[in-house]
Amino acid sequence: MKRIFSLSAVALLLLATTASAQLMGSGRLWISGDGGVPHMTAAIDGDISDLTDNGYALSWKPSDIFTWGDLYGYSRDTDLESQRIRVYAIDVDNNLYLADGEDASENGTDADWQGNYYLTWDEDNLYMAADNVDNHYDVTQGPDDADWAFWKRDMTFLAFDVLNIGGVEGERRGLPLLFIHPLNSDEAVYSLQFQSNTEVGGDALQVMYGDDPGFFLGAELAGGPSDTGYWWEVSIPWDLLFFAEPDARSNVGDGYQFRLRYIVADPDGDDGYGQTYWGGDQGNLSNLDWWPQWYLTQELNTAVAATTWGTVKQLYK
Ligand SMILES: [Ca+2]
Ligand SMILES: [Ca+2]
Ligand SMILES: [Ca+2]
Ligand SMILES: [Ca+2]
Repeated sequence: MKRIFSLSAVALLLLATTASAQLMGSGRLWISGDGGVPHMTAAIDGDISDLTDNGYALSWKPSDIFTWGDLYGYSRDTDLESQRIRVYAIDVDNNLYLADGEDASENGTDADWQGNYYLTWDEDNLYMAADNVDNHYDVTQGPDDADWAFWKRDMTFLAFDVLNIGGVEGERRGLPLLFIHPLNSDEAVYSLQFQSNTEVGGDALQVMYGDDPGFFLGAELAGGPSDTGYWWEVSIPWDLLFFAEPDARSNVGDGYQFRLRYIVADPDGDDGYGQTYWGGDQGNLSNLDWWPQWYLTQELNTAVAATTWGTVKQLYK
């Protein structure tokens, strides 16, 4: 079992020096590109190539987490249990789950899950696609299953700070949380789920797409299984993301900055849930100061390929 140690100042300096071009705006250690999302209107048409060809590419997988953890230290204990693997490293968390029926040699490895996400924007929407490796497609509940338990299904949980001011999640009102499943939006009541606390300490707002499509203000979702896992593409209206902050909606445009953190569930057929995080770990997920910062750029970013994960991995070899 690995010894726990916090990232030392030396390690932080080393990482910042090695990967300075890849640090995101928060000053935290996001080994994930510079966060510049290019301007492009995507079509939610079942073909994700518009986004994969042109979008900002974000990816992570278990072997990355082990590699970075071994290089820079783990933010928490690594706990290699038979039923669950917990590895926390820097701004990512490998907490994948060994499901009944899953080959134990695959669990927590790159065969279990790999995330590949692509982002663009225009004046109306943030666009995102996923092309994820997964050894078990987990959208197995009935289409009318209105159970809010998003962790029972393959799902990407996006948490936004549209004001980009950080702080503590429980003390901020109106944070938009979006849960995306690899389905077409009309295939299940839970295809898209939206959640927020609209008042500090107040009741959570929870809306499933199938219960109130109009709430989603025109959001579109297409998705399903693939040969290697699953895919989806979505348009997320800025009006939806700014539902609690309408006065700030006009900030969207070239140079606009926001924070966005990912949690991805991967239960692999069980009701228990595995998960992996990008932009946080189990110990700091509600601290918005740690959430990665993004910004919008007016131009298609031809430098995307040079600033993404792949290049960073080359640097660290
Ligand atoms: Ca498309
Ligand atoms: Ca698994
Ligand atoms: Ca899996
Ligand atoms: Ca799965």
